[in-house]
Amino acid sequence: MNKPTERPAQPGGPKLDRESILIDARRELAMPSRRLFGKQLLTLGGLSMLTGCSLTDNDSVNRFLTAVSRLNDRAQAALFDPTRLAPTYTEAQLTRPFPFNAYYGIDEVPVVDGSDYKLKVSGLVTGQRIWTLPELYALPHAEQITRHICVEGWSAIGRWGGTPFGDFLQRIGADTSAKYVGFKCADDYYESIDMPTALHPQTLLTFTYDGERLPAKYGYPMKLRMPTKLGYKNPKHIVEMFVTNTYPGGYWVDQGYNWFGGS
Ligand SMILES: Nc1nc2c(c(=O)[nH]1)N[C@H]1C(S)=C(S)[C@@H](COP(=O)(O)O)O[C@H]1N2
Ligand SMILES: [Mo]
Repeated sequence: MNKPTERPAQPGGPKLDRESILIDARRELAMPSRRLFGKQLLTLGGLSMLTGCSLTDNDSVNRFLTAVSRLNDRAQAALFDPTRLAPTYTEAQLTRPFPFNAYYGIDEVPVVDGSDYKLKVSGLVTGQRIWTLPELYALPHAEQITRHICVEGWSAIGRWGGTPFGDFLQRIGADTSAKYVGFKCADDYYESIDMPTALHPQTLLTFTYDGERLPAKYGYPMKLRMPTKLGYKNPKHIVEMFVTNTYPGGYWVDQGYNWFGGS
């Protein structure tokens, strides 16, 4: 279990501190999912007893809040309906211009050279190998117009194109009974998602934005697009993916943010 740490304010990322995890915890307590845990757990006090935290110092508060966040992960995972679709929109509803966001400014967007780009696929897959962009572009193509929701308080409707990720996982011989798919990015970002979300029909490995090759700022050469997840769960500039049963965490998650991150 990762311990949340206080971190300096970052220009691009979700505002994250103990306050926001507490809000997360309170929202969890207000959700119908709380029924999963029985009435004695309906209060922060009850949760604190469950987690064995006395809440007397910063460390125990942090441990407690991490436990609540992981409990929230399990509640969200239990509630996730793999067949339920996120809303889709029309061309006329696209947000123009679509916002850029990262944990750094737009002038620091990584420059990825497509000509020698290689996607590494590893972990619990039978087809461990390197993929070039032409090979990836040749995969079956789907388009989606969906809403991207950022925890910083904005949302925007965008149009992404790429290959259904579940099909890609089948193609690479992924063990789809494994728990996680992890991602490493060309910047220092990394993320991981639950297998049911990876297999969701709207989860796309995208190479285009609004019919054009994915621009650098939106994650060239590829972004995993999941309309069932909050913005920070959608990794841009992916250079490596791996299937695993070992919890891989994520860039913001390891700073205390909720891992499941459903929207
Ligand atoms: N590699 C990478 N992926 C990332 C991020 C990042 O900083 N680096 N930021 C995340 C966050 S918080 C958001 S809101 C979206 C923003 O995507 P956009 O620039 O296409 O709007 O990317 C997500 N994926
Ligand atoms: Mo975000």
